[in-house]
Order: sequence, then structure tokens, then C-alpha cells
Amino acid sequence: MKNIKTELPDPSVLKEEILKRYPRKIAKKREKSIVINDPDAIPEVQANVRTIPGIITQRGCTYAGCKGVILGPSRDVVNIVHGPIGCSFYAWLTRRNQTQPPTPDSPNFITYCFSTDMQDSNIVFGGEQKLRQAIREAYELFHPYSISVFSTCPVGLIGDDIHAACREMKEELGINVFGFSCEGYRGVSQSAGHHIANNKIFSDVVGREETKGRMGKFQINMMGEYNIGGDAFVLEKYFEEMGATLVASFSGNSTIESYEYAQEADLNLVMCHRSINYIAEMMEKKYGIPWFKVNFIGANASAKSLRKLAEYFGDKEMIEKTEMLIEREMAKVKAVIERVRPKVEGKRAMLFVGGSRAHHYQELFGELGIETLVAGYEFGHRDDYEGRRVIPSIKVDADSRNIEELQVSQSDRLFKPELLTKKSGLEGKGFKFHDYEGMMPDMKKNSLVIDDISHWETEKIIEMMKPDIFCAGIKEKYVVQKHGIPLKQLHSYDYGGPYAGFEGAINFYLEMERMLACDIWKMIDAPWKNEPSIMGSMVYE
Ligand code: CFM
Repeated sequence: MKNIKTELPDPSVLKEEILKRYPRKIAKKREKSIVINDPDAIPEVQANVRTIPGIITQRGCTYAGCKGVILGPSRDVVNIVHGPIGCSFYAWLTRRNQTQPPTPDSPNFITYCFSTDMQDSNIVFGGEQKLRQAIREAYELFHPYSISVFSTCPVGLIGDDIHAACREMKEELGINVFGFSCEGYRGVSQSAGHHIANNKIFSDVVGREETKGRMGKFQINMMGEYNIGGDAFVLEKYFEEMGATLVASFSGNSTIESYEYAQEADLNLVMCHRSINYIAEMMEKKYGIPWFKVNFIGANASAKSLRKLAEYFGDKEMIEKTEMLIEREMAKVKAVIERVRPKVEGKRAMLFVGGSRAHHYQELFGELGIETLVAGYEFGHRDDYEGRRVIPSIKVDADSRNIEELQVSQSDRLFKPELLTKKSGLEGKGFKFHDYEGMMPDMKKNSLVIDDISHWETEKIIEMMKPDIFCAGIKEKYVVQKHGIPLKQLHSYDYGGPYAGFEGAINFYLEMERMLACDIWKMIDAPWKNEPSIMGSMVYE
């Protein structure tokens, strides 16, 4: 493999170029979020702070993180958006979380969009009555397992008490009805919405069904896997083959019903650390269930995660089955890598996705010999960049204080001391729990890390570094492609996927072959550069 690093432009020059255009105060702030990496002495990244007004950000809002991301993929709940209808555009199948009800008659409300459609009069006189009516109506029409309510910005501003309305309706209807104060402005990004969703699911749903009884010998929860493009389906097959029983999935291909007995699991696997680490932490405190970080993006990462899972249970049969699975799948993976890698090796990538994928997908690129030049999160926190070891030193600002930290204590009846014993036994042998090391240790020296990248910064890094592929979302796609650089959407997968596990890795390699092993993108030139597209004349008197 050729040494790509020597071909990189000096990132400090690039950084200066970017900052030069900003007014002084803004440059001073952005400077702390644009960091030159050193994996041996990881520098601090400013993250999870407000976007500067006027800057075009990739971020979404708190409501998007709560409703869209965490609750969106559960199929047996009617999710009512309390707000004007515009907020619901993004509640209606705009995220590619798939679901598979066990029978054709099983409830699945994912394809619906429920809104209270607030009008001017509701904003002036209050919308609680309308909300109660909407909950009643939804119940009468669908008889769902539970109903949840999401506050949008105006609801917070006028002060509707959605929680009181939910309590009343819970009483009246006899099903679980719970609400989220996830107004878009609550936090600096989607990330606040994740936290709000985690809190409420933990306080109002998990543990409602105290005893479900054993469902299998080895019971796990999958956390932070949202079944985009069918990723969770791939993993479910592997767990089954290994003999592990999936109790609940937060929240890809899931039901609210399963969250109610999720405390029955012997282990929580955390895939997307950013969006779900809160529940994992709280479940450990309350029920004693340990968690560790997994990554199923990339064939090697998948093998490592499955091995760790088998090692946790330490069951001989499970370990054997896991090794067989890995050997079988790796043979297929290797055959494709051998064919594709020579065609794409040495290409250079940039990744800007929400809070996990900008890290996870570097694995897949690495397997093909593609180097990551620059990466960043939209809304990750410092721990997602630098590792969980920095958590105690993260400054808690007013925006983070705005999000409630639940006080959790050990459950008298449901705490499982045997799991804690198991955990400390394994720790003695060097097994790691709570173990997210962040993105930066996996990135090369002198790679650039940019938090909450702006439109201007995106254009500048493309212009100066000319990557071969850019990974982001639909908002960036066409801007980047107009530079003659292909963009792979890592939120929706451009309607492809799955990309998780071994078969997902193969899908991704083939996609990279299609996108990178041809020169078509370099031939693109904006037509107006060669011939005028508008002609006109002027009369001067
Ligand atoms: Fe986690 Fe996600 Fe992500 Fe995320 Fe998201 Fe997503 Fe994402 Mo889009 S939960 S942080 S809020 S892995 S919707 S499935 S792709 S930004 S990188």
C-alpha cells in the first residue's frame, strides 16, 4: 500500500485557511472544534456546544433525536407528535428503520404518522384538550399496546402539560401512555433528544413486567442498533446461530412490550454509544446488568464483537458455534476483499455522520485499504471522540444541565448480584466493560477531526484535499457531488444495505467498487464553466 500520509496537505494550513474567513470571535470558537489528531496524545475536541447562528450546520433538533431516532423504530406504539403539522414531515418514514412483525396481524404503526395538527387557536388557548382527544381517537381506532406523545417547540413555549394529559389518559384507557418533553430547542442537537428518550423509557417502561421468566440460556439486549437498511436482521441471525436469545432491541425491529421485561437480560451490547449509553448505564445501576461496546460495522469488528459476546458467557458450545460462524463468513468476505481491494486501495475518504457512524465506517474503509483523511460527528460528545475516560472532565454547561440526569438506585427485587460477580471475575482476566475508547485513537496522526462541520468548512476541505469519497447525508449529497466527488449516504445508505455483519461488509465493498473503481466522477464538470447558461442584453441610455 502506498504511503498516503505523505500526500496530505499540511492540515494546519488547511485549518488556517478555514478559520481565516470567519470573524475573529467565531474563528476563536470554531478553532476548538477543528483538531489535528494525534492518537498517542489525544487532543481535546470542543463538542456538544451550540452551533453559531448563521452557520449552516448538518445538525437536526432534539425532537428528531427523541421521536425519529430512539422511538421511531418500535412498531407496537402509536407515537403522537403534539405540534403543528410541519414537524411531522420528518416523522413519516423519512428514516430507513425497517421492522418485521412476527405475523401479518401483529401490530405495526411505523407506516403511520400521527399528529395533533395544532392550529393558531390551540397556540393561543392551549392544546391539551386537543391532545387528550387525539390520544382517545388513536386508541379507539388502533387499540395499540401503548401510546406516546412528543412535544414540539410551540408546545414548550405555551406550556401545555403533556405529562398530566398522559397520566389522565393512562388512567382512562388502561394502557401505558407516556410523554417526552423533547421540544426541538431543548438541547443543542438531536443528542439531547436521545437522552430525554432514554430517561423516559427507563423510568416509564423498562421493568414494568417484573417477571417474564427465562426465554433462553443466554439472554442479551442489543442497544443502539436501529435496523437502518435491515442491519438488525443480519445480527439477529448471528445471535440465533450462536444460541443467544435477544430479549429486547433498543430500538431496531423492536416493540415497546419487550422493553417492559428488558431487565431480564444477562448482558447489554451497546452499538451506538452516543444515543443509548444512558439506558445501559442506568440498567447496570438498577438491575446489575453489565454492558460493553460492540461494533458490527466491518468484518473484523464483527468477528471481534461476536467473540467477545461468546467469551462473556464462556459457554463451550457457544464459543464453538461462534468460531464456525466466523470462519464460514470470513471465507466469503476474504474472497470479495481480494477482488475489490486492489481496485480501490489508496483512495481517501471523509466521513461526517451523526454520532457513531463516522467512527464505525472507518473500519470498513480500512478493510479495503481506504484511508480516512477527515472525520467528525454532527452531535457526538467528547467521549465519542476521545473515549469515555474524559467523561469526568467534561464541562457541564447550561445546555447540558437542561437535560435531567435521573437518580437511579439499585432495585430491591430485580437486582441480579450474580451478574456483578460474573463481571468482576471477567474483569480480573482483562475483559473490558464500559469500554468505548472513542474515534480518535483509531485515526492516523495528522488526520483532521471536525465537530459539527459547517457548509463552508465542507467546501474548503474538499477543495484543498480532494478526497475520493465523501460520506454524509442527503443535505450534503448534491453539494459534494457538484464538486465531482461521489457521496455515500451513511444515514439512509442511499437505499442500499444492510451493511452490518459479514454480509453487510460484502455489500459495502461491492458498493465501494461501483463508486470508486471508475473515473466517471472526475469527468464531471459544471456545464456553465465551459458555455454560458444565461444570455442577456442590456440597453444603456
Ligand atoms: Fe447513533 Fe444512529 Fe448515529 Fe444516531 Fe442519527 Fe442514524 Fe446517524 Mo442519522 S442513532 S448517532 S441520531 S448510529 S439517524 S441510526 S445515521 S445521525 S451516525
